[in-house]
Amino acid sequence: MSRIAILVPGKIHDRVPARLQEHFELVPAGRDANGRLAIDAETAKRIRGVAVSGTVNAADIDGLPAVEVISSFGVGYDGVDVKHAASKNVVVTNTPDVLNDEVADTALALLLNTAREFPRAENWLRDGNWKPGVNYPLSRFSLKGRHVGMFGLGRIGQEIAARLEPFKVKISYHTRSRNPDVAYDYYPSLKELAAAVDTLIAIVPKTPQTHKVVDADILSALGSDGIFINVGRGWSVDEDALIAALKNGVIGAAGLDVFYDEPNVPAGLLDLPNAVLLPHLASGSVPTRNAMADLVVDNLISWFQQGKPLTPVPETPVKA
Ligand code: NAP
Ligand code: 8YV
Repeated sequence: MSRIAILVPGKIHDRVPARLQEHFELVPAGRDANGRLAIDAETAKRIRGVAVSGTVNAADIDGLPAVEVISSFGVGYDGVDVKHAASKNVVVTNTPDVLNDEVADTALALLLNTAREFPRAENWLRDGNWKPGVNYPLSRFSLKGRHVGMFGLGRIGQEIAARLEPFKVKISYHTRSRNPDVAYDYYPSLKELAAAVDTLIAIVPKTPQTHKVVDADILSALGSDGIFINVGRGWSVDEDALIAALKNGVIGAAGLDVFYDEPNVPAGLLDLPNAVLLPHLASGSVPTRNAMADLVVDNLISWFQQGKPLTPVPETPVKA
C-alpha cells in the first residue's frame, strides 16, 4: 500500500523529517522565484498533510487539492493562513504548552539581564576593563519593588507571572477578557496597564488586533523608569517609536527576543546600550525544540491513525 504523502516546505527541525519518514512518504519542497511551492502538479495532488515551520499561504493550500491537515512548528501559527485553511476544511495544529517553561524562563532571564545589565557587564569584563579599584558601574535599575504588567496572560504569560511571584514584584495584566481564576489586578486597556506599571512584558500572538499596539503612546505611559520586555512577536511593537523612546529616555530599557522583520534587527536598536537583544531563542533548547518537533509529528500520526489532531488551533474546523 502506498504511504500517505506529507509535504515539508522549507526548513524544519531535523527530528521532524527523521520521524515522519518512519510513517509517511516525505515530500520536501523549496519555493520558486515567485514564492510558489516547487512541486509538480501530480505530486501536489497526492499531498494529504503538511509539516511546516514558517509559511503556508492561501495559494499553497489551493495548490494542494487533497490536503487535510497542516501541522505547524511553534505555538504561534501566524505563518499559516488559518482562515483559508478552515474555509477548505483543512485542520491546522500548533505546538502549545511543551514550550511554556522554556519561554517563561527566557522571559525572566531577559528581564533580569535588562534591569541589571548583566550582558553589558560581562562584555565589560571580557574587554579587560576590570582592574584593581575599577568596578562596573552600579546598574540604574533593580527588579526590587517593581510593578510588572503582563500584556498577555495565556499559557506562557501565566508561567511568566508564576516565576515573577518569588521575586516579590506586584503583578497586573491586560488581556481582552478578564481571567476570573487569577488574583492579579486586571486593566481593560493596554494604555491603563502601561500607566499603572513600570515594567511591561508582552506575550501576545501576532494578529490583526496586535499590530504595533506598543507604540509611542504606550511607551510614554510606561514612563522614564520603564522597562519593556517582548517575548511574543515583534509585530506588536512600533520599533521606530521604541528606538526613539529608548534613545530619548521616554523609557529606561528594553529586552527583546522578537523583532518586526526577523532576522533584520534595526541598526537603531543595535546601537542602543539600554537594549538587550536576543535572536528569537526563547524556546531554543534541545529538549524543548525536540518536544515541539515530536508534537508536529504526533499531530500528523494522530490525524491519519485516529482521525483526531492532538492540538488543533482554535480556528480549525475539527476539535481535539
Ligand atoms: P495563548 O495561551 O493563546 O495566550 C495569548 C494571550 O494573549 C492570552 O492571554 C490572550 O488573552 C492575549 N491576547 C491575545 N490577543 C490579544 C489582544 N488583541 N489584546 C490583548 N491581549 C490579547 O498563547 P501562548 O501559548 O501564551 O503564546 C503567546 C504567543 O507568544 C504566541 O502566539 C507566539 O506568538 C509567542 N511566542 C514566542 C516565542 C518566542 O520564541 N519568543 C515562543 C513561544 C510563543 P485574550 O484572548 O483574553 O485577549
Ligand atoms: C519558535 C515561537 O522559535 O513557538 C513560537 O511561537 O516563536 C518559537 O517557539 C518558532 O516557532 C520556531 O520557528
